[in-house]
Formats: sequence, structure tokens, C-alpha cells
Amino acid sequence: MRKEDIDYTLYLVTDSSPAILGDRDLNHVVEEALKAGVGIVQLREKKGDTRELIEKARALHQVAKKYNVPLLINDRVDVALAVGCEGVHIGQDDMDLATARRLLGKDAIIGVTVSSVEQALEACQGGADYLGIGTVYATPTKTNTKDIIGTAGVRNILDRIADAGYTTRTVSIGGVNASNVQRVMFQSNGLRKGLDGVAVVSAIVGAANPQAAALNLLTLLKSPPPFLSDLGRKAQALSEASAAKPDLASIVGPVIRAVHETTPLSHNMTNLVVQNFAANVALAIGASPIMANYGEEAADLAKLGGALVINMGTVDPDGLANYLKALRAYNEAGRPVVFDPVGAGATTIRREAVKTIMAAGYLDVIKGNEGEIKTVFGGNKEQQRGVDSSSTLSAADKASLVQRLAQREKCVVVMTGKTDYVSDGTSTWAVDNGTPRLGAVTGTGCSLGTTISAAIASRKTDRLTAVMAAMLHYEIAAELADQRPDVSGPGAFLAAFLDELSRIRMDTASGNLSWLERAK
Ligand code: 3NM
Ligand code: MG
Repeated sequence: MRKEDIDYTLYLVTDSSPAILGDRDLNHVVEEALKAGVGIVQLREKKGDTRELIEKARALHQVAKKYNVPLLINDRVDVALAVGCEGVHIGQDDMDLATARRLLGKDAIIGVTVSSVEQALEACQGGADYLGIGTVYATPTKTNTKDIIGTAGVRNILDRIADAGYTTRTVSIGGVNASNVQRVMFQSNGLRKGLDGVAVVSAIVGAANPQAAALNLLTLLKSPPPFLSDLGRKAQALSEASAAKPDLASIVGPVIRAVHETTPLSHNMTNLVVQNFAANVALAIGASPIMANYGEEAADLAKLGGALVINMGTVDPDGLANYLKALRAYNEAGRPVVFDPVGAGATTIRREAVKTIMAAGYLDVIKGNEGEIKTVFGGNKEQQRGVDSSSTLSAADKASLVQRLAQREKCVVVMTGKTDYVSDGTSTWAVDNGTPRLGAVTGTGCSLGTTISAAIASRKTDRLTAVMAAMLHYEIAAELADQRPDVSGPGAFLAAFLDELSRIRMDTASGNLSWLERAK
């Protein structure tokens, strides 16, 4: 088999431990996976004598050959030589690449585990045939991994090896399974280079039916992720819209009308303080609110065509488990998710919760104040005080931060403040509407998330436009409420704000977009 013909889409790494293989026969499990279409197999045995290992490898090589699939041996160049199989996979603590290449020859397939840009560049430079990039997510299969790099880490490596001109094949490894494989592929893709596939152990070897599991993974790998159902089609429209200076009325109007006409479900998993207010905001803009914090309900609710808001305002262990269930359900149904990382930097618990949520699913919109967005981006050492917002970044830095986070997470990022910044990673907008009065009452940040969820649930446009429309609707309503002569304090403001939200919706539905003249 020629090296360039190897199909890395689904790469099977074996594990004979009772916890994963159970009492089944390894050759049988691998053959089942080969029947499903696994394109490359690595025998990975951490225990056993050399003689025994060679026998195992020989038997497995016979199986792999039947399917014309290469067999590599983890770490053991001697075993690969003894068996005459197609190559080896070496880790950073194994034999060095140059020596392995010298012993095995130029036709052997040699893969290298890398978890940093430096290691990746070195392996490409040294002539590795492919890189196993990881560890993507923490995994019980291998607990002595050095670095959990996430999809952002994989992406960074892909970008940097592409920049250096290498075309080395790549797979990612570590905690990849059916529930995250599409997201891992999508979010890992660099600007110039994507992954060739994924390597898995337990998702196949530990499955009750390895053939069905491998087939399912391959189907997922070959089909567009549900959360991209209309994103791909809209991407074109988006770049065209942002190239020409857009006519606001023609983009904002349809979004607000769509909410009015479709009454989308806005499923809020939100904190105790804002449930009532957020539900009233949802009604005022024409959405159908449900405040449901129990994760088991999410699978049914996700089928109703709405969107989910995960508002981390009241975080506790039960809450977190519920968020993760709901996130998975909405991702699987291909319905959008808005993440509001309330108070993200305030406590260690919240910082960890942010990481857990970000690793567990795909988020369409991340919305927070400056401190929260900095924490989500990572590396923010400042201690955030409660959930209050304070600002230290310049306007240019804010715009750049939201754009970089949107690019990294492949989603829309909103940073709220006196001026709000919104980006999909390609276009970045600043919104100067709103009123300081929004900061004088509680729940106004949270119910902006609710408003955004309704707009992306019923959108007929790309996500960025939907989010922008929701923000303008929300902030201009607040401005109008604040300027009413009868509004002298926070109480009257709240009532007037709900009224203005509703009035803007009705005006827009009947074709009157004069309120939009206030947009800045
Ligand atoms: N290497 P599972 S993680 C063999 O990070 C291996 O280099 C890793 O197992 C690395 O698919 C890993 O069951 C185990 O999570 C992957
Ligand atoms: Mg190793």
C-alpha cells in the first residue's frame, strides 16, 4: 500500500486491559472495526514479554492484511521489524524518530505523538508520516498524559505546521468519541490545514459492539455536524454582507420579524435572580420562554426548534451536570446554544466550570462582560469581583479579543460594556447603543442572552446578523425607555423597558423600522 493512500479518517489504537477490552479477543474486536472501515491500526500493549508481543502482533498483522490496512506497533521498533508490519508509532519518550527511520527504512510508516508546536515542527522536519496530536480531552484510557490541549491546542499546531509548509498527515487523540467527534474535527480545523482524522481507543475497543461503534464514528466523520446545518450555506451570504456596508434595516428587520412570526422556544437554564425578568423579556420580544434547569428534560425540549441559554449565574455541582446534559442534547439536535459565563473569573469553581462546559459541547454564542470574556479566553489572572463588570482593555484590544475568541471557538462572541463588541471571527462590530440605566437593575445582562437565543433560534440569516439584530433591539429599547418622561427610577425603567421591547417588535412586524435610526 502506498503511504499516500492510507485513510486516516478513523484510526484504531488497541488496548488489551480488562477495563476496556474485557474478556473479548483482541483480534476479533479489531476485525469487527476493520469490517466497518477503520483505515489504520496501531497495536498498543503496555505489558507483556517481547515474545508474547511478537506473537500478538503477527496474528493481528494477518487480520489487518486481509483488509489491506496497515498495522503499526506502539513504541517497539524491534517488534515491527520482527513481524514485518508497516511501521511504528512513537511517543516523545520512545526511540527518536531519526533512529527509528534508519532502522525501519523510508517505506515504513512512522507516526509521532505531539502535544506542542515545537514537538510538531520537529517531527515534521524529521520526516514523520503523520502526527498524533493530543491529548485533546482527559481520558481514563491514558492517565499519564502530559498535556490536555483541547481543540484550540490542536488547531494551533495545525496552523503552525501549515505555516511552515508541511503537509504531514494528522490525527487527534484523547477522549474522542461519538458524542464529540464532529465537534473535535470542526473546531480543530486550522485556517489552512484540517485534521485527516481521529484516533480512538475506548470508543471502539470498549464498545459493546465495536463494528457498530466504528460505523457510527465513520458516519459522523463523513457527515456535516448538525450544529452547522445552515451555517455553511450562510457563510457565503455573511461574507458578502460584511464586504458591502450593510443596510441595517434589511438585515435587522427580518430577524426581529422571524422571532415575532415563529415564537421560538427560548430554553433558559438560568440563575434564581433573573428567571422572572428573563421570561418577561422573552415574551416581550415574541419568544416562548421556558425556565427549565433539569437536564433530563433537555432532549425533549431540544426537539422543539428553539435555542438553549446556559447562564452560569448559580453554579453548583447539580447545575453543572444539568448544563452538560442540555448542551449535549441541543448539540445533537443541531439547535443553537448561548453560553453566558456569569462571574466566570470570580471563583476557582467558576473558572473550572467554564473549562468543563467549553470542553463538553459546541457553543454558538458566548456572551459576557470584559472580565468574563477574558476568563473564557484563558490566561486571565485578574480576580474578578463578583459578577460586576469593570474594564481595563482599550477599545482595539476588546475588538481583537472578541475576534480571536470567536475564531478560536468558531462561534459568535459578544463582549458587553458601554460599547459592545460582537464578532464571528471574520467581521467584528461595535455597538454603542444602550443606557447606563441597564446596569442599575439586575438581570439585564442575562436577558440579553435570552433575546439573542430567540434571534438565533428563528434566524433566517447567519448567526452574526441574528446576534446583532437582537442586540440592537434590546439596547435601543432600553434607550427609548430611559428617555421616557415618566421614567424617573429603576422601577419605572424596568416596566418601560419591557414595553419598548414589545413596541419595537410590533413596529418592526408592521414594517416600521424608524427606531433603527438610533443605531450607532
Ligand atoms: N495517547 P481514548 S491519549 C493512546 O495523548 C493515547 O498521546 C494519547 O484513548 C496521547 O480514545 C491516548 O479511549 C488514549 O480516549 C486515547
Ligand atoms: Mg508511547
